[in-house]
Amino acid sequence: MKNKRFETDVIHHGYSSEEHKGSLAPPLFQTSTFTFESAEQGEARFAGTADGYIYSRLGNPTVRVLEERIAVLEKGEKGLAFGSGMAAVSSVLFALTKSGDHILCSQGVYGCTFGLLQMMEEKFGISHDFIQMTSKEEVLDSIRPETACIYIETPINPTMRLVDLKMIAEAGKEKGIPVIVDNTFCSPYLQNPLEFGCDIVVHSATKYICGHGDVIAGLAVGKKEVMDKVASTTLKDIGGIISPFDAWLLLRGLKTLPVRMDRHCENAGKLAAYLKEHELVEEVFYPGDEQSPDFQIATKQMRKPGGLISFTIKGTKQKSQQFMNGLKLIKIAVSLGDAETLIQHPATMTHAVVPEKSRLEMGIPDNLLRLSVGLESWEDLRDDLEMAFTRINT
Ligand code: LCS
Repeated sequence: MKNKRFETDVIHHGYSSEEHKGSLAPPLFQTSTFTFESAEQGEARFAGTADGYIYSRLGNPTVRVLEERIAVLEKGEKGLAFGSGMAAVSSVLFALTKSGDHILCSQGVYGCTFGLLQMMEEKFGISHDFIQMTSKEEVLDSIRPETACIYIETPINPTMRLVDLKMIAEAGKEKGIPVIVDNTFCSPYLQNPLEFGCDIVVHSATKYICGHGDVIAGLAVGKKEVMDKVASTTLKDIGGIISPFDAWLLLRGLKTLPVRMDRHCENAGKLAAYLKEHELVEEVFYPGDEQSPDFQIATKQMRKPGGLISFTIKGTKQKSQQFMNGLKLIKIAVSLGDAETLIQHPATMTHAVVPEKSRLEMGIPDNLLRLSVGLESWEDLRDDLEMAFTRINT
């Protein structure tokens, strides 16, 4: 099927109702295994000389529709689906590294990715460095002979700092090492890292791609050769696969991704402006803010600034927690990208595993809060924030 515009592909790509008795929604192939017509057919499928499904850990038709769809949305050759964002991140990193290698990382990653990198170092001697990545020279200077890949988030969770995708892709190309980008905060609607020359995109599909807070899943997209390697090594043998039902739910969620993202971005823009003006707010971190140090990068690589805002409250950790406790409509929860607006305290929640020194180096102080702006009326969200501010001020 030829690529259409994004809004059409999120609904149609990779599925044809004519081939499925007219079923408008893709059928859910909730099966662990597939029967062979003969022993010889089974042999041929295992040998790879005949097409066809074998066993759902190795491939499933519902999952396949999702994988084909995300590949097109991220403008890559091949997509793979996983049982969580962390399964996607770990499968890709394990597929691309071996003992003694080194990974160069952005200054800040999701807390469990930080934990994974530490585990890789402790168990397998695969080391890593976190660097600012503000210039190509800095990146080139930090690449060692044993550097196997560059791993970045942009925007970085939860500091909202950005990495210049074109710059990092050029640095990777110069040294011949692949660049992996965690695109969770943008979704493919707002940013396509492969278009800038990066090599692999990973997602926690739990977030915007699902959009409804009811699935844990991951996705990865890249060139066929490298994704085949991930599929036939870490995905197959470590086995962090997605369930067919979760793939089916993601296909349902994806259909509304563009309309949801537009609303997330619109609401976040209004709330970021409100927070910036608030006397009890110290600083707002939002890529759409013209005074943000990364505003130029945002305009180059993001179609819109996204639905996440981080901000520091004037005061202590306790004050920040008091503020959270004063909210009613906005829920205290980790995760992001849902219809509901969620607030979390990174220092004690998503990044609690990061030792204090590293956490502060990443730019996560005790008074930082992260708001995942949902789809509610922005005025109701503003009123809820205002009520909580009033409570901590009295
Ligand atoms: N990458 C990023 C940027 C994330 O934010 C997360 C989860 C993951 C990967 C892992 O995805 P999962 O396995 O959970 O699907 N981020 C979370 C967060 O900020 N709050 O709760 C989870």
